[in-house]
Amino acid sequence: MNIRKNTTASMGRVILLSFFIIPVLSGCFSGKNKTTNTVKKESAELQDVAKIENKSRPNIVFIMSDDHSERAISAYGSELINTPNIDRIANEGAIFKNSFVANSICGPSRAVMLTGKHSHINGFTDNHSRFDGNQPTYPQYLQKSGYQTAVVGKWHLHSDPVGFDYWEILRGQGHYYSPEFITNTPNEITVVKDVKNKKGKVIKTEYENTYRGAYATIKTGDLALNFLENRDKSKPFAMIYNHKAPHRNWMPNVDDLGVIDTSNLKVPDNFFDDYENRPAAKLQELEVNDMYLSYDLKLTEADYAGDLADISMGWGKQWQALYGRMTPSQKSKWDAYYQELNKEYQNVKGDEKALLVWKYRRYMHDYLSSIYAMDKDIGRVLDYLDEQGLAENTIVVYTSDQGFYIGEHGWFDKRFMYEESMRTPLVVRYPAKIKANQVVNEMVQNLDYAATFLDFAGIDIPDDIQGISLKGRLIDQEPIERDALYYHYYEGIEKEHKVAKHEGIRTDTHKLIHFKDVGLDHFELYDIAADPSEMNNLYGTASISKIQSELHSQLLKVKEQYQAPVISK
Ligand code: SGN
Ligand code: CA
Repeated sequence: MNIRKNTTASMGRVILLSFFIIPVLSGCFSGKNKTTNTVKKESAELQDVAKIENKSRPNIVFIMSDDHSERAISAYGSELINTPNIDRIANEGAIFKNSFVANSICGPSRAVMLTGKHSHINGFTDNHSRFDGNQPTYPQYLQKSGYQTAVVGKWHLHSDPVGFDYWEILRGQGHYYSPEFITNTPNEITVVKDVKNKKGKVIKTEYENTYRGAYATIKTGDLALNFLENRDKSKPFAMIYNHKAPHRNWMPNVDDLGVIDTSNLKVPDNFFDDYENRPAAKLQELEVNDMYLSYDLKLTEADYAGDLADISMGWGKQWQALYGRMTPSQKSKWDAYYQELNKEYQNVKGDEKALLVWKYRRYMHDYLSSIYAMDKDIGRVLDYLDEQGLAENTIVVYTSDQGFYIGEHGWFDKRFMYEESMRTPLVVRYPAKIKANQVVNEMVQNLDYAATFLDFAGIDIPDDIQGISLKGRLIDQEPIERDALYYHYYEGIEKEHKVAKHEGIRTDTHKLIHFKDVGLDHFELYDIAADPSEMNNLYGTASISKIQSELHSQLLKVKEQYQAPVISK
């Protein structure tokens, strides 16, 4: 194998490496949690897990996408797109109709999943945090008990993965075209890079693979299939297979252009929301109307010349850089398709409302096209499991790091505790033990995944894990007992998209949210059954006063249960 030495100044030593996994790079298990808060210290150590010699332990394939609204999955009744492969998982197993996250943003949601603990405990509260990989996570427990573990695709936790025999992850958010991955297992295209701190001292060596001309979704599937094909067949495996799609800026695969048609798509009923009685909703910057004509909506400079400030704000350049990652043949397919599609912009640009509807349709075109490619890629992995006779004894999960707004309230993005972004899809298949065609209506949360995997793998669930195992519900239809879910979003109005900091609880019927940020301190209360779109904030109205005080007590109780810091009113 040749490991290429990058020629730039920041890159360095080529070291001899074997073809095999390099344990030293995948971290160690003994480190103490370095976070400071007292609550976190208590949960620092990886508890003792014995090697379990049991040939029938299930394999795990955990598939996660980025920003996939359940309203863009046909198993959830979507009329926007067909997702036959995600639907297969749902139909051959269970679909969770009330599945939620604890903090609707990428890194924090992933940290909750890995640890089974809320953000204030695992320390990764917002996207600018760095995950303390030395704290216990379910992959570490699985690995220690005898699983071969791997993660491929989007990671976005800033620190290197710990607890994985093999990892190959997108650098940061990753790119749709010609993506760069970093890995602990170099291959023939690997470039070795030294990472230096501010003082110029080398703090670690990275192995980077740039797959020129590849489309990230397909490359991620290739990596997943390679891992499965070359795995250690004497062990059960647990593979996390994470797509970047359909994250902003939603670049479809050129080979799929034309498959999705949104030219007549209607906007959602509350697309022209005026945010009355919801001050935080009024403050946000999530509106489809604010999308960049270039970076988000794929117009060329020639299309919008002189119309808006895209170029001066740097977004035209950003878009050019992403477009520039395509090969000449990809560019020509892209141009041939979009040049034709972009003509409509000239017809609508003089009419504010028509332009906004056009923006929505273009957004949905690209978002759905990205999902189309991803669903196909999931199909490749499902087919492989079938061909290899692995499907029966493998737990396959499909979920997203959170939900997403696809025009509801006039928005894109996530972050709010409102339904569209607090929800996340969750379907689970395990033919050996889980009956097909199950619909689970009880509320579950991404907090529950770690406990569930450990339980299925025959590992005692450590006491400090805050989520609950869903195994009993999936196998024996035992009801899930939980009255309320806790939610906390930390970034705030000074960060990207200006969504105020908030926390709250959701019960089966109601939601109480406390927004508290610079210049904001207010509650919202929704009757979700009567008002699923959360347009009518009932907080403070006489008819709801009893429920309101019950929700307040419940919020306090839930916070105490999860050891969450008190926020003063
Ligand atoms: C980027 C996007 C945001 C998005 C965050 C977080 N902006 O910063 O729109 O909310 O990621 O997404 S972009 O201009 O860079 O596209 S997350 O899924 O990683 O949490
Ligand atoms: Ca995300």
